Amino acid sequence: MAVSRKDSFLWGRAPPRFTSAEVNRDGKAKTQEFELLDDIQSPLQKLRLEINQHNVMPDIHNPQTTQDKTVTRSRRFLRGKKKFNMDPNMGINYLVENGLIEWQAESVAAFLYKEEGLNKSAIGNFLGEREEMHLEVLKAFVDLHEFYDLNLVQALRQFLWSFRLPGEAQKIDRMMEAFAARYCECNPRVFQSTDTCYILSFSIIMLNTSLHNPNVKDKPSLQRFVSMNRGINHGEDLPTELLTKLYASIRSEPFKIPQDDGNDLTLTFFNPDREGWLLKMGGRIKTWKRRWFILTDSCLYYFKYTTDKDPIGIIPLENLCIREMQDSHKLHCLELYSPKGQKIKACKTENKGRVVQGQHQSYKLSAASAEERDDWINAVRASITKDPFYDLVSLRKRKVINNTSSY
Ligand code: 4IP
Repeated sequence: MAVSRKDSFLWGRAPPRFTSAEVNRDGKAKTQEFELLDDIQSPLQKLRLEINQHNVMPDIHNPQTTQDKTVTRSRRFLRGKKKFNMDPNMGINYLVENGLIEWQAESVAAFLYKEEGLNKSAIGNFLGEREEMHLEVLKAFVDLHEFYDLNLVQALRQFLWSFRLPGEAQKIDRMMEAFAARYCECNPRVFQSTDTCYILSFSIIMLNTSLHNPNVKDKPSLQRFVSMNRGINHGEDLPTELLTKLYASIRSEPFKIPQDDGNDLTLTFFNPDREGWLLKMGGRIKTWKRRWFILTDSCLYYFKYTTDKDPIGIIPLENLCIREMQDSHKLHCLELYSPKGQKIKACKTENKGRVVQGQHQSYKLSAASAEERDDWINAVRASITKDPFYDLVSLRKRKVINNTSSY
């Protein structure tokens, strides 16, 4: 920084010590002048000028020691984790931008796998996304699990504890596919293909729900479990001994599912749910209102605020259909309608707290993006068909059977 004579006056009467570059520019005569002046500058003035020239003032007043840097770094790290728990993508971006993790699948996966205090639902949601990078992270995350010499139930216990399985069928599909691939890689001789492992994994998870959910009255016996899995090993049966062992393990101890929000999800494991903001058009008065929607137990609930305990409205999804729609005022719209064109059976709470029937011919909703709209449509559809996993598993079973018949 060039310092003028006026500046030097303000600084402390003596003219400044110029940098070598300035001295060269101004010529030899000036050099001599400054050497002379140099002799009469007090050590304090010299110091001030050095500080000014090198712009080190902030460091003197607030020196960033290694310890300070470590503290700042861990504060940022903590902030990144909090952001992640609120919005996984935002949190990861923050951590990457601040150089706390690398934008590499292995680095992100290690963060998700090892870091304490992360919300397990957030981990599940992040891992279930369909973008290329998320798929790579999912693979790297699953590769961090060691399943060598574990039976399938033991491996599932480990896997299902490291995050909370999201509610959406497609996300679950991707994650279970990755799990099956990893299990077969660690235990190459157990199943004939990863599809077999995938199907049996679902079968075990369903068995877990049936055996431990008090709402399920008809508890499957070992024989039923064995016959459910007949022919899944590329047309062959899996050893009864293996199935017996897996059945006994689940019966004696249900899966432990991480609970971030205090809900007892252990017993409602297969409860596809989704939540988020959507705009909703009124029934008779066509105004758009921003509402917090929760999809659970084949019902859509909507609330004014995320923290509200009681919903404003409840829409049972039974016999309803959902589709994408266009609206001249809003983007990314979807519509919930009755295929018979009837008024939708729903209930809502009026201002005075009275519960009344809804007045919607159809529910018109608008999502924040096309992707969110599609995710809502898929999630609601999956919920309408009651058991989204049924479709996933039957698809896979068909694939196995077709492959077998073409041998
Ligand atoms: C209201 O419009 C809101 O949109 C209500 O939504 C809606 O009830 C009303 O539908 C509609 O008249 P104004 O607030 O502009 O009066 P919310 O209950 O989410 O506040 P729905 O049935 O959509 O909940 P009708 O059908 O009650 O008129």
